[in-house]
Amino acid sequence: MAKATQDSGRPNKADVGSAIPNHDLPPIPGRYHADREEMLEFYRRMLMIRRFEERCGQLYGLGLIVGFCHLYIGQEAVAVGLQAALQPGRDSVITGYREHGHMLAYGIDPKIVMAELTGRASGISHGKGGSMHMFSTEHKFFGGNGIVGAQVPLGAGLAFAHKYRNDGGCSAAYFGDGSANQGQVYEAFNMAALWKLPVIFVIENNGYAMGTSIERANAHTALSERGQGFGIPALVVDGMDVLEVRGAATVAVDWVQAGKGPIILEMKTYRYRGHSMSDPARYRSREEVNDMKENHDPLDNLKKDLFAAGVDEAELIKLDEDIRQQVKEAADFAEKAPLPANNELYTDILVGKY
Ligand SMILES: Cc1ncc(C[n+]2csc(CCOP(=O)(O)OP(=O)(O)O)c2C)c(N)n1
Ligand SMILES: [Mg+2]
Repeated sequence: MAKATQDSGRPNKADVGSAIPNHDLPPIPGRYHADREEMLEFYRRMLMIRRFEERCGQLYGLGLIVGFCHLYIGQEAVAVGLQAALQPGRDSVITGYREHGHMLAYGIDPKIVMAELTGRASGISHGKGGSMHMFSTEHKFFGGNGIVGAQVPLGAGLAFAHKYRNDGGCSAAYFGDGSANQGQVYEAFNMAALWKLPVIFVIENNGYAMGTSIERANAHTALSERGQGFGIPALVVDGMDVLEVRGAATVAVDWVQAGKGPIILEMKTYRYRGHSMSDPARYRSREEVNDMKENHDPLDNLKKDLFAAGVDEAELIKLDEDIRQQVKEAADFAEKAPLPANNELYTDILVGKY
């Protein structure tokens, strides 16, 4: 059985984490074989996230989006590849504050996501959640959480609900390399393993927690091995390759659905933009960022497969134009949509009027 590697921050091939004595292990996933149409759908979804968030950056600069805003650009293959293996309406998803990308990957209307970012009444959280607190219970998407690591026990709770109700669903709880150092993550690991909860713990290892590299913050950087003390197996996945992610997702979903308890997916990924909109970017070199963009980009990676499947450049240009148009419509909608009425100030919030 192959061993997880320790060179965190760089993508490598999907691989099964090191063996846990006396435990069943998941099979080594293969790179997913998608047909032309399915690959185009992956490409379209990833490009939607990219173009949508590029626009978010511009709207932020214009003062139309204010407060915190964390972009997902660079990490698109993770949410898109994993989402494709989940069943909409059955499975639950929860993540941190870098969630706009996730929402788009789950097919949520870009207009209401953009309207939320600009604080409009028609936003998905009625303009009161903003960038970090978007939810869609209809899509079983549970946010949108600003407390680093808090989504992990909540994700285990969602899995508990699936098991308790026996509804056949599972949950995916996404968190970052920085969040992987929070104590509550390990309390959740223990309970999830003890009760064999159907939860996929997805570590989006983008190499940095704000301005701190994984090497500076971790005594042992192989995050996939963090579940070993609880008997939770792990797969290390190239999170810059949507087909690798999709392949690993199949194994993970099968594993949790078979009642074998949780599994960890360590996605080696990278964020191109700053941590949030104010980031001095002094903690990494321009060369490092450019190397990831030029040699590991998830869209470029998939383009090679698309070309091999007979798709031509003109088709992708057309697709890009369509997406740019949809993003423009979302931005125009968000700019013109009304703000919440004053009498909405105390609705949908935890503490009411005194
Ligand atoms: C409990 C808590 N501690 C600290 C913070 C401040 N904070 C916000 S994001 C962040 C870094 C998290 O990094 P990571 O989990 O790697 O996620 P990424 O931003 O890379 O997606 C920190 C420390 C917070 N929001 N919550
Ligand atoms: Mg990180």
